[in-house]
Amino acid sequence: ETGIKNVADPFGGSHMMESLTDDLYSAALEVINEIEDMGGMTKFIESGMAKLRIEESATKKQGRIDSGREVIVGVNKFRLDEEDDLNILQIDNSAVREKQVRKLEQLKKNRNSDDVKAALARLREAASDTSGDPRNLMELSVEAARVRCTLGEISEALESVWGRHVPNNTVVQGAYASNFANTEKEEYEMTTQLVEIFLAEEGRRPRILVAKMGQDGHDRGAKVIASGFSDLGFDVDVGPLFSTPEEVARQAIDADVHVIGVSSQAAGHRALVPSLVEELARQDAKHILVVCGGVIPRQDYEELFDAGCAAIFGPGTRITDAAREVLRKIEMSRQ
Ligand code: B12
Repeated sequence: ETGIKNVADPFGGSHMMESLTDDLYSAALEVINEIEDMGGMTKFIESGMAKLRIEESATKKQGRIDSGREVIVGVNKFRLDEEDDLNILQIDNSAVREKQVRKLEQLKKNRNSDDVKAALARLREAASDTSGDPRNLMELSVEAARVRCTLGEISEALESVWGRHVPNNTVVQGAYASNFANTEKEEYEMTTQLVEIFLAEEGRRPRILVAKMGQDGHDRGAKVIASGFSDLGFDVDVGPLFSTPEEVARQAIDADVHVIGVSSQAAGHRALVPSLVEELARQDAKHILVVCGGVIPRQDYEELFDAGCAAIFGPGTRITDAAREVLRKIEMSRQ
């Protein structure tokens, strides 16, 4: 109605817009130059710097939110006293898995296995080709898919030549703490003091394994929690993405942690959390607490508590609050 869409750049010449664009350009250029100085994007990813920069930025943002320096309405200001339950489509993950496995079995029975072997061999061969004239891997992957190779088999063929990228599971130091310089310093320090008291009494720091299970690749929340808890004085271990409950239990036992903090955003909690608790019991490690965080609907809380989960921290959780609550739960479990 205003005709704004008829003008190519309606804000062109506006000092405010031009200076914002300049700021964005300069900030982006700084990052691009850092990447170029390291030898390009592939090297930047390989070195772990790309992930580190993203996690640093996520942790700083969480620090700004938790300290109140950045307001998000509904998250750290003007929160509802009572959140309505959401109407959620419940999926039976075990049934889905079984159905997928049956479909795969059917597919493998009905395809021509000579064609499959040949297509995968061509892919492997092309992936290891070091001549200056490599074949187009996408084209070969499409050919493989046409003869019904699965996505797993196609990526496995490439992985058998190149290996798999394993990201560094480091925590960011200091990025969370740096936001609590003024206003919320007292509350921050109160939390670190509680951790120091725990250290004095127990002879070691509270130790948490932050775990991601199943097919859930959302690691921002997990990394932010790991970095925040570390700044607050916890010893923090970070498990790899896509772990099984067995692997998480084993890692927790090996690291002798007090608590496993499961971060779940992709709705696997109802199957994976009870499995983890069972696995801990099976491996004689009932003393290790399990707490959860992430996108977990309220109506699922009771089920997880019944399964043995000690506390749940949903979206909007302040890390300082969560750290004190986890500490309290560890202390309660030791009495
Ligand atoms: C960012 C995001 C992504 C990014 C993830 C990047 C990354 N590396 O993490 C990308 C774009 C890759 C992505 C992909 C997908 N996403 Co997504 N994503 C989100 C989004 C918008 C925000 C999540 C986030 O990072 N929040 C910020 C962090 C800091 O908050 P948080 O995780 O909630 O953590 C806080 C608390 O929960 C708590 N907490 C969390 N963990 C723990 C652990 C402990 C121990 C403690 C104490 C506390 C705690 O403390 C944290 C700080 O307050 C959410 C929606 C939302 N608003 O939550 C959807 C959401 C999680 N995604 C969703 C979906 C469906 C997907 C995809 C399947 C989409 C698709 N069809 O491809 C894929 C899945 C990929 C995969 N393999 O898992 C759905 C999941 C639905 C469900 N649960 O049933 C959501 C809820 C969106 C929606 N409403 O539909 N996603």
